[in-house]
Amino acid sequence: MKLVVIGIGQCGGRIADEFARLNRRARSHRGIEIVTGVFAVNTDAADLSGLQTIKSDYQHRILIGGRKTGGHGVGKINELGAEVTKEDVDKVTDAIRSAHHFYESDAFLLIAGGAGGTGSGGIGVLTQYIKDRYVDKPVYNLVVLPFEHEEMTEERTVYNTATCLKAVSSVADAVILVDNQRYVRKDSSLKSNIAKINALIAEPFYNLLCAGEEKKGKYIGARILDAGDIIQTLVGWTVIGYGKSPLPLIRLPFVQTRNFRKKSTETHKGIQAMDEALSELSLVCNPADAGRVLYLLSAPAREMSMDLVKELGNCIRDIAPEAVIRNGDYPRERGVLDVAVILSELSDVERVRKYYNESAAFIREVAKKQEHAETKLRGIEEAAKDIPSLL
Ligand SMILES: Nc1nc2c(ncn2[C@@H]2O[C@H](COP(=O)(O)OP(=O)(O)OP(=O)(O)O)[C@@H](O)[C@H]2O)c(=O)[nH]1
Ligand SMILES: [Mg+2]
Repeated sequence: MKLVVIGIGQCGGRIADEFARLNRRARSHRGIEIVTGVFAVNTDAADLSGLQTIKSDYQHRILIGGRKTGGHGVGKINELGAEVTKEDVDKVTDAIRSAHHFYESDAFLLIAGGAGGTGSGGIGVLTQYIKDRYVDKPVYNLVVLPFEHEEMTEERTVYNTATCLKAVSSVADAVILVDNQRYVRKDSSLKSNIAKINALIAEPFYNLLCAGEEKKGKYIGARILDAGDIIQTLVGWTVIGYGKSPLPLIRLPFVQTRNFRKKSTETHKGIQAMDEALSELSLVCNPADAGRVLYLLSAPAREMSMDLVKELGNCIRDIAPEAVIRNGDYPRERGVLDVAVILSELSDVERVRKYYNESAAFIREVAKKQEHAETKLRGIEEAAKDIPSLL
């Protein structure tokens, strides 16, 4: 599957940069392409300069809102992020059109942090424009949810996230939710290492996108997972998971698969990777709420038995009994077995409901504060009414 990837704001731009790296890896290790273009859109010139892999010309690192923001961002005001994206949307659509292999792309992926200003406000606006213009290609959004400490210390965090989620859910074909806090939980040193978090967020997409683009016979699976499977799976609220098990690099020939003990170890490794993928989902949710699930097993060909594929299917069936399940196998190099899972068409996401409820309360609070301030201001003006004016 080939994507057009567009990162908006700092968070979106940096994760899009990871996709540019994934593509470079796919090209050099596997001789295939998984993106047709990667773009970063921002109101902040310094953020655009800080990117590493996205092409550095103005048509790939797109500065918007010049006059209104002076190249310094929108300071977390996502209404302003939405406004300047609307004004400069042509810059982005012109750049997309000029991408060389654009016609080969299967879908768009737009990425942003929900709690900021530029990305949070811009992603819904841009998604809507792209959907209107390219009616035959699905448009997916990946929204990064803030760290816990941001929710507690910055008032606008929850409000921005809620308004961003409401906008994207009404325009995007699917919204992939990624909770920053989940990645810190895995390894607390990550709080200070946002680059590592970004790499972890992008990693599950590597095999998912490569599997259907593979051309070498020995890497073609029994059940190929292609763009059609992914497009049929991605609908509405979505989370992703990824798990892997190391495998011994060297195996003695002839003795392996006949041995039932070894065979059960292989199944065990697969289940272990699936367990990890499901317990480390990009956001906590109830898998039973999923209407569609997809999983991809990637491992050396001789490690992938039908038993294993069937066992993994049973795991999914147990936790998501209502879901339509799609799957694929992708024969890969020695040394590692991994599982990528997509849970989509979620009928409920507690965290999203929480953002909506809390920001409704926040809006009431702000209105009350404003009314109070206006009353006080009227008092001071009243006291000044008998004082002569110098103007
Ligand atoms: N995973 C991840 N999260 C990030 C990154 N950068 C920022 N965030 C998160 O994104 C939110 C802030 O959004 P930003 O992308 O910095 O904001 P912006 O879109 O650039 O908007 P302004 O700076 O207000 O113009 C916060 O919740 C951050 O924790 C990143 O590189 N990776
Ligand atoms: Mg910024």
